[in-house]
Amino acid sequence: MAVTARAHPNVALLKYWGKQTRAGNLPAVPSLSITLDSLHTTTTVDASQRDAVILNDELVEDAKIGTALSLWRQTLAIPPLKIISTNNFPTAAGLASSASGFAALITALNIWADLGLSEAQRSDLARQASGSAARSIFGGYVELSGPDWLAVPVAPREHWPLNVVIAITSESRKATSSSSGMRLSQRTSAFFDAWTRTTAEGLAPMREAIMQRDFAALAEQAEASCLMMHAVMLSSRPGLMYWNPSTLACLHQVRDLRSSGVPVFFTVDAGPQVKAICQPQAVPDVVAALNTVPGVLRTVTCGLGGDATRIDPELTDR
Ligand code: 2P0
Repeated sequence: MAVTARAHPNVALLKYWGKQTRAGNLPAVPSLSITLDSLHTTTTVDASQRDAVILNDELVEDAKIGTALSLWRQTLAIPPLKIISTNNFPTAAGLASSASGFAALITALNIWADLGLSEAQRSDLARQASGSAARSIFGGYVELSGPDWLAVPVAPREHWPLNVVIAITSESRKATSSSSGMRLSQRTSAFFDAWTRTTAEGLAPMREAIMQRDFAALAEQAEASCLMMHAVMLSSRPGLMYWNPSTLACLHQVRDLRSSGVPVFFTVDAGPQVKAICQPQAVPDVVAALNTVPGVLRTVTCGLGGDATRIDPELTDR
């Protein structure tokens, strides 16, 4: 019988960019993220004569899913399957669709094929497919760090219910995938070693800022991690530019808001969207301000989301 699961994308506040050279898709740096609520991937798995992937209502050949299935089949009995996966947000535009996608897939597969995987094992398998997917197994505040590189929940969403206002500045697919961008940065950026050292040092202070609900400290640390990651991207050769003019205008808008006393900070991933993280009372001001920025197509407001979990497809809309 078909099984459906749903997972949410996550936004890293301490960024993951770069991989270890050994096998297993192990990150070169620790990361810390928040899982979002209103965005989600819904994935159904069912029996099939041969593997088939239907992504957002289209039959696709998805190399990343194919690679993940081959990898997982090295240790798990996974029969041929049909995967029907739908995102309620733009795919591959810097909104972490691979994170929620693989977290939903391994969660559905675990139940459908009766694999008996623990959360830690699902996080490990999701990470092999896509680093950030390990974090989307869990809701709230999530850490992915060595030596075992399994995601662990740091705090539930109720601990500190922040909001995220996403300014969508483009709906197109990004030009360079995160995986190839990371490899390029690692090979060519003169800043890469400084990046890995600084990010490792930044983990404990950021965890502490979250535990203490210290908004000013988290804002400073998260913006620093984001800007340093983009400095690594820009200093790759050829330089990786994921921003458009509207992205930069949004960052200034967020800084201006914070200067005027609004509790908000920004982060940007491998794409042109800006994620403004704020306290709940600031949401109306942040939404209004970002919607005035030229080039912003729309904003999406999220709270913090929960774990990847099985759902009853009858009871949910898409
Ligand atoms: C993150 N990103 O921490 C960082 C920030 C993008 C920028 O994780 O190669 O799709 O599949 O392990 O997880 C996006 O990269 O990369 C990502 P792979 P992934 O959220």
